[in-house]
Amino acid sequence: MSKYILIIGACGQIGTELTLTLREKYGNDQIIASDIREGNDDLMESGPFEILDATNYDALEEVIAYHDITEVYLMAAMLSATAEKFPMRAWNLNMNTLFNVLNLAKEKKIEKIFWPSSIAVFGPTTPKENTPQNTIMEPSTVYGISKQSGERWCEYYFNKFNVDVRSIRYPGLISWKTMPGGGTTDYAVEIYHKALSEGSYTCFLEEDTNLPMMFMDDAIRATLQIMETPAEKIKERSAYNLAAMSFTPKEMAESIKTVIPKFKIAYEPDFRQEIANSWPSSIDDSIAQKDWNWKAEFNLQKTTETMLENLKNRV
Ligand code: AKB
Repeated sequence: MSKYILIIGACGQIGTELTLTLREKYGNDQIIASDIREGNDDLMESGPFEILDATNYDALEEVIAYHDITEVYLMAAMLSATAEKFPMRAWNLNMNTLFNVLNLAKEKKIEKIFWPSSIAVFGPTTPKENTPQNTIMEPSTVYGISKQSGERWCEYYFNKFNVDVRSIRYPGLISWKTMPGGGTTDYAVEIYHKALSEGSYTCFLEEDTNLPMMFMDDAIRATLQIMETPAEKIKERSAYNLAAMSFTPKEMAESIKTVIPKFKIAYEPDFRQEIANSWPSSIDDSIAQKDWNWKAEFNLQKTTETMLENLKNRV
């Protein structure tokens, strides 16, 4: 049976690459992209697109019925830094979209859901190094609270209503096709753009802030992999820890200097420093490795070389 997949938030940093990869894999017409605004040419020209506000249950239900959707990837969310400025808007967006999708699955209108969680579910009282899958979770950010609550609801809908929902706790994601927006880990993308355009970057985090990160190709591969795994192997129905690398802004600058020796970095920490301080430095993802064979391929140096090569060609 052919599957029809709806991506909500298809024009964002993850949504764009996810849509393009799914279209390559399953065929352009099977993958329906949706967002509240139009995306880049690659996305808009490669397959069907709907303007959709997924906080509106009726509108979402209509798109799902019209396209015979069987799977939904819910990628729309307000990220950590923006959510601190607009707490209620973040809560409404992050939670209502999730409830709408979970309820559609409960009503058997869709069969499978992917919903992203984040390392932001952890907080200042969580063990910082090699943070385990199951540990203290007392998030201190609006975004983290919404992701932590979302995880509880996913597990609840699985246990009570047998809803097949799968999730990953993404670290900071590094990509060259689409910019991130409103996150605390965004520096790790901005830095490459500025290295090429200006030869220097002023970082909004301190030089020794160690955070878990991942290159987008790894993140997309993980997403497809968890969705393709047989349901009985998915033991964690909240969200899986996922890891690739951890580094500080200073280490990132050193890596850029191997390609652009004159690159300079300065530090002017702002309100995002407190958010970063509340998150783990490194993540133990051994359960994802065991349950669905997860293995990252990109380290910092490979990420730097791939980012600079692709961004340079674009300019
Ligand atoms: C953010 O910085 O808010 C996100 C995340 C870690 O979930 N990139």
